[in-house]
Amino acid sequence: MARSKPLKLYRNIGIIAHIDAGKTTTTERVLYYTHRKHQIVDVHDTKEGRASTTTDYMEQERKRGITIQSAAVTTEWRGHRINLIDTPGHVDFTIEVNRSLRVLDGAVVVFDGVAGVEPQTETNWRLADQYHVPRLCYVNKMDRIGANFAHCVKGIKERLAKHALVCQVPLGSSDEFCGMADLLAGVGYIWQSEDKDSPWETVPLDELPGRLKFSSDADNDWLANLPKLRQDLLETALALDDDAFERLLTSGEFDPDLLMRCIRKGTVSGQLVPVLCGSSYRNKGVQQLLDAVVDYLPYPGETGGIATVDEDGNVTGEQEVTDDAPARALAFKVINDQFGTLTFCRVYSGVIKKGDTLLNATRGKKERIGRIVEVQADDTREIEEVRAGDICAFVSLKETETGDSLVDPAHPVLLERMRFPDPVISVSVEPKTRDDVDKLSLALYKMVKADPSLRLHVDQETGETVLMGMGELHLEITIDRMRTELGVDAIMGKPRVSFRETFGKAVEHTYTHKKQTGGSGQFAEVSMIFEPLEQGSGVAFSDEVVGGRVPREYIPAVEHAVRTELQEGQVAGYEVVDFKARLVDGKYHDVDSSALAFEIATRQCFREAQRLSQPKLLEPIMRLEVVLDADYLGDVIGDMNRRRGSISEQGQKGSSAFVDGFVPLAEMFGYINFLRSATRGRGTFTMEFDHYEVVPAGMVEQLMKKESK
Ligand SMILES: Nc1nc2c(ncn2[C@@H]2O[C@H](COP(=O)(O)OP(=O)(O)OP(=O)(O)O)[C@@H](O)[C@H]2O)c(=O)[nH]1
Ligand SMILES: [Mg+2]
Repeated sequence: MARSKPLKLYRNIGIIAHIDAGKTTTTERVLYYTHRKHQIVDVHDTKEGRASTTTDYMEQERKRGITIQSAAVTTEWRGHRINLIDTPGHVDFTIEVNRSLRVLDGAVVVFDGVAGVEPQTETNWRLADQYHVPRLCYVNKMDRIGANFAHCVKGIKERLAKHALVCQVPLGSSDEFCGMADLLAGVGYIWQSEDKDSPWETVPLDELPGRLKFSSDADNDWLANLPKLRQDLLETALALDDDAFERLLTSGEFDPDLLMRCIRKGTVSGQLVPVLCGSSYRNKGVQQLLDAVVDYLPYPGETGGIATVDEDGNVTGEQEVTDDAPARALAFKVINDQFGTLTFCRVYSGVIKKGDTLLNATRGKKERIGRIVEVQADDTREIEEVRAGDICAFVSLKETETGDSLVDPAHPVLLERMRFPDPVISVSVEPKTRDDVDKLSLALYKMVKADPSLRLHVDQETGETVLMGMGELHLEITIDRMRTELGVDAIMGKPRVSFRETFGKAVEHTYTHKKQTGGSGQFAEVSMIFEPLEQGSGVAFSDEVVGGRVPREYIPAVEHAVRTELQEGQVAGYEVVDFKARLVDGKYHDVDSSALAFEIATRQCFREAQRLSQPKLLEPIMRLEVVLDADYLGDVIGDMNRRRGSISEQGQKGSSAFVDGFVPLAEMFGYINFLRSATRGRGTFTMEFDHYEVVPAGMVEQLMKKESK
């Protein structure tokens, strides 16, 4: 079967933003205007249980009116196939944005026209930078009271992209918002009503000031400035083409097609970020946004292919996006439910057909592709084959996890993985009834496999099962989803901070394990050096033994012992991170040595060495932003200081004040209650993990006492 649609007519895009900016609302309109749906469902309808939006179908999403997991939909606009992923804005579900951006070619960043740039928008923007994803800005909610396009554009230019290019200007704001001026086309679009099927009238730019009069001076100023804004746009965009720029400056003439090509070139290469506006809820601007997606965002491979890497993650080359190459796909999401496993993949090259066998190059295991489906939120449609550029799901794969490479077995290669955020909060999890013990471990295992921002750990001393995640909501939702999707009830303990430990300084240490009990005994000796590494480096092990002083067959036991022992450090039983363990020497005995003896010796060696190294306790530090009424600023800042926090910035955002800073997570439980009472319910905050920091020596005991309560 030949390719039915040329790659140039594909757009794989994500919608990303801070919580509540209107991503799901916009997605719902996209599905309506592209004729994938006959009715629009609003997020509040979903919340009130009347109907569900296409992408927020999960029970927990419907109940809370927020998106929790990314959902993919496929649709068509102007002959282009658009694969669109609606992502969550809540900070606890960042992994969903992360994995989506890894496999998408472009993104639409949505802004709340009142709030402007919000913390999670910044975080997601930085993620898109990391993955080099070209993007468009869409200033939504222009119909809300207090919507302020100028403030939003200023925020975008100052905090996100100096090179933001205003392509549309809103006509009016709040209840006077009636459409937008398109600076490229040189026309305004004025909607007759807010009905979803309302037509719009197209009016030349120079007629707009005569037609429209708004109650706000700021809105009228935009109108008066349209000719200048259009000239700015022409000059910025055409500067990407020397000849065109020259002609514009000398004769004022330009070719509209070339202008569009320049903006496309600038957007795709990251030199420009077009800014559009609208109100998805009032059905204004969504079709124009779709046009911009088609006109400016790249097709698969337009910005290059995917990097190939070696086992240590070093880049070795690039796989271009084409059908005429061995099959190569990256798994970016795994969903488990009663019906089985769906593994979402982005195909980078080649053609994959039903019945093919691929190699999971990450795990060295073969996978047979039984069924392939195209996914429409919670609905699937079976297809025969997928090609370079496609996003699809394979059904019932056995070995593949998020981030794995699935490739042609004759041409094995690893594709660059995505980075996973660090879990910083943990809870103990217990089955509700005794009968559920085994079911619970299996269910937890499945949840963790599907969500790389979760981690599972069994406390060796207490036998307690500990689940780690990104935040309280993340853990709560995970436990709730286990109940609804896998039918397993569990009880969650009090959330705790995931502290960590590390070596304070490099230590060389030798331990001899010797035991003589009647007949054969146990003997093993290891000499090891433990060195602290830079934060975020992870854990490394090297075998530097020469002359067979520790036989090769025992080396895996030594490494295994290190990796087991690091789970519970000597300061307070937390995971030990960022160090290198080097096995430098040892002794063995022909009869009495065994893998077990080497494991025991290594574990003891690790413990003693960590204690000798003046080990450190590390705690997660969160980036906090509080938005509030200026009157309460003093109280909130005072409180942040009491919580061992530091303030990094404070200022004004529209009519509200804001404070940004860093605070240890250990001090932040129950913050919402404090903020509510301190600001009479009018303050809001967002908090996300930023980095780990050494706990001051004097604080360790106090903190551990608090934790054990
Ligand atoms: N006034 C107004 N409200 C809007 C607009 N777009 C969305 N909303 C409302 O804003 C709220 C949040 O919208 P969502 O679409 O769920 O936002 P989201 O970005 O998907 O949120 P998360 O997925 O939870 O991050 C809902 O109550 C919407 O009805 C808009 O253009 N104007
Ligand atoms: Mg949403």
